Amino acid sequence: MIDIFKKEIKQGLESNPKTLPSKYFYNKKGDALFVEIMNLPEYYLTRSELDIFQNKTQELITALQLNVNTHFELIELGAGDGLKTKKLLSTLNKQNYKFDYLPIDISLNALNLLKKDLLGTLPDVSVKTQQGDYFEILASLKQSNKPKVILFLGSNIGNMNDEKAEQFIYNLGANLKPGDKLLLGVDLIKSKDIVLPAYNDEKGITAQFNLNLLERINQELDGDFNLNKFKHQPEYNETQGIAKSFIVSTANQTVNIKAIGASYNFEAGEKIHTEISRKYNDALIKNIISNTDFALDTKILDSKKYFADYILTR
Ligand code: AVJ
Repeated sequence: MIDIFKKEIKQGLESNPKTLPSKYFYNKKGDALFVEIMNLPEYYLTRSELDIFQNKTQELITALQLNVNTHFELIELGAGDGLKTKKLLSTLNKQNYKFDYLPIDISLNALNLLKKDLLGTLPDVSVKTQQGDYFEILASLKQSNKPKVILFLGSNIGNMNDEKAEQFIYNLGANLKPGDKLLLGVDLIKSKDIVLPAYNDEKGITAQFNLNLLERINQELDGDFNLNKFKHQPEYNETQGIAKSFIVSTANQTVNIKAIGASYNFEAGEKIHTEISRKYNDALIKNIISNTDFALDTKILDSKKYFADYILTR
């Protein structure tokens, strides 16, 4: 675990321009900061998708074309606190659908909290949490013959470039059967005045979230990044619909990382690219799925048309 972390950090810092992988944001502190981000007034993404799940629940259920008499599996990739999913679960339950809810997450802590919460609030719903790698778990789920609905929400796919996203969806398809569904939640391309503040909040939580990556390297790889000499910088290209986060060195400096056994020079103004948060439209989604086994059924938008849940059929 630490070895792959070390290898990827080394690789990123030795690239030109320098990069660091966004998946490493999510240690204990990063998880907590992301929860704070989801509650920020500027971070519209979570609220928009919650609007869909709470106010368009029936449309979602209809679009999934489920059969009340067939037991199915509702599998959520990266469930987190499951907040968005709850209304869907309770409505499915009220309408007598038979299903197991299988939230998958890398965080065992998040899964245990979710399980406990659902046991209290929705005791009739069968919940089977699974901790680990999405594809390993999906491969193990292949054995069951139950129809499957995969939830991949929150625009989590936006952290991948389009090529990676296509690969990811292709791999999902390889683990599913014809007729299975994918509910894919994505942020839509919109104007800079809405997107940029979501990644540059007034309270500076997103800045802490981004810079936490350097703190993590200090802690886990014995680095000496001086957090006062780096700053958070988001950018958004409205034509492409791509938001990017950078960490910018505010001085000429050298950083030593003992566990790697290397030093890295930074020039004042030099950027480390840490995250891509892609935004989408119909054409982009169609293009991404065109070489996968999925076809586009419908999309459901929130009331402000900021966010979309696409329903795809394998
Ligand atoms: C969890 C990947 C959807 O890109 O909007 C929030 C992560 N980064 N603020 C996003 C994030 C900075 C988020 N996703």
